[in-house]
Amino acid sequence: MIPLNRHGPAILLRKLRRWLEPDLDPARAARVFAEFDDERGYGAWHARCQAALSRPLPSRATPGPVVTAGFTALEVMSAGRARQLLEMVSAEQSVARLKRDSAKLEGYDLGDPTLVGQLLEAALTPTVDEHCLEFFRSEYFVYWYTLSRTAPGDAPASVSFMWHCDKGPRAHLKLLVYLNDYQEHGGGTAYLDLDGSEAVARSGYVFARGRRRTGSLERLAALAGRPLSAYDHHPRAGDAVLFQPARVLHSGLTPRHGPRYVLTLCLLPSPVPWRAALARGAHIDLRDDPIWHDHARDLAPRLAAGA
Ligand SMILES: O=C(O)CCC(=O)C(=O)O
Ligand SMILES: [Fe+2]
Repeated sequence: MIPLNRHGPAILLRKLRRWLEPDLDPARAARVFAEFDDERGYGAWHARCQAALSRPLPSRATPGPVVTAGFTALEVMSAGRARQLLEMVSAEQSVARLKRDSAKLEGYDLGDPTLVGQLLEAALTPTVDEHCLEFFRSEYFVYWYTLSRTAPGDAPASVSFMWHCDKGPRAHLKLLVYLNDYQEHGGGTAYLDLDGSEAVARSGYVFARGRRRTGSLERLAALAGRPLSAYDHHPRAGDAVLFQPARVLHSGLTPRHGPRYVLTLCLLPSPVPWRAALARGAHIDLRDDPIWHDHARDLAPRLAAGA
């Protein structure tokens, strides 16, 4: 649906342009990254945040998995804590739309700042922090957060449940925190490592229109011209996957027999630590804002002290 607000015409134009694009376009991924990182300033923003870093980088003997493979699975909280947080969020509210232009993504309103603080404190553990710091080589902030509920079904719940990369700057991370167990729903998320993802990307598959996505790993392997093995994350309540969503192919695994609850954090480089950014209200709300600012310089006022 095209919203009838000031963003409507720009969204309509983007959709029309997308209709005319070829399905496989080997130059598309580089074009998308050049658009975000060079034209829209996200590369310069990252460099500026790196220059502002005032704590030491983690000292590892070898680069960690978020850098080398593009993702890592971690236990961030106990199953009990995950259940408790989910109960706190879902108490006295029903599911609502999470994104202004999609009826497919449903979840809970996170309007209570205290509760948001508790969710983020539980999700962004010292280990997650270390991986983020290693990847960004800068501070980072929570650009947006959602708590989604995906109903069980036999067909992909949305285009996120087909193989894709998320459009955006190279330097961004997502943390998916699974708040209930595989036993309860039979869903999760599948990930391909950077190597496999790049082999597929060379075919021109990445960043095509949503309706052109495939749910088949065999199809991806045919595009890559070599066998691929995916990591199917069947979550335990309270675990998480931290990944590079623009570069790692991933696909939600549609829950089969119960709703799947996921807290998603989108992380971007920041000149200040995430707690300070949160206190300054730096995050956007996907219900009102387009996902990406037209230019990264527009992030600066959100993160400025006294904003
Ligand atoms: O819901 C999922 O498992 C995948 C969602 C996804 O594609 C994303 O958060 O970028
Ligand atoms: Fe995604």
